[in-house]
Amino acid sequence: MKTLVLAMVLALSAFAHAQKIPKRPLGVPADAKHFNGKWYKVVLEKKTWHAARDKCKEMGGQLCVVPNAATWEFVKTLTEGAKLWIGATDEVTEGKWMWSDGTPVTFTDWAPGEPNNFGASEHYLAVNGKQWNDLPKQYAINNSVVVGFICEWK
Ligand SMILES: [Ca+2]
Ligand SMILES: [Ca+2]
Repeated sequence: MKTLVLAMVLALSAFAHAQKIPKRPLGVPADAKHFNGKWYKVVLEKKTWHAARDKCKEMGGQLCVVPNAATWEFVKTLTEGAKLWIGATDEVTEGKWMWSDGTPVTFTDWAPGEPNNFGASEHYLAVNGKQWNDLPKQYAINNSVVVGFICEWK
């Protein structure tokens, strides 16, 4: 009897745990990872920042938005040390960083000395799993440092 009760308690707690992760919406890639109501996927394709943004849209999502420290801690784990584009730019007004969903950048984790707008052409946010750097949009093409980007789905 004790064993049966224990088995039922374990089954119920497993069920409750499974309920915490919402059902993956239609169109979200099967290998996208869930965090706090959104789904995230690293795409290892060398593209300009704009082409990366378009690719995420084509897949029904958008370039990754990092509104707070908790999201950043999660996104860090996705990078596995690679340099990747995420969805912030100051291309409209120099120094005024905006997310690709139209919200202003409030939380930041810039590397020391960044954003430095080097060559007056660094308007796009790349992350390396540690900190942020502004880079030129073509960096993934002319320089193999940026190896992909992160898309998110709601
Ligand atoms: Ca800039
Ligand atoms: Ca920079």
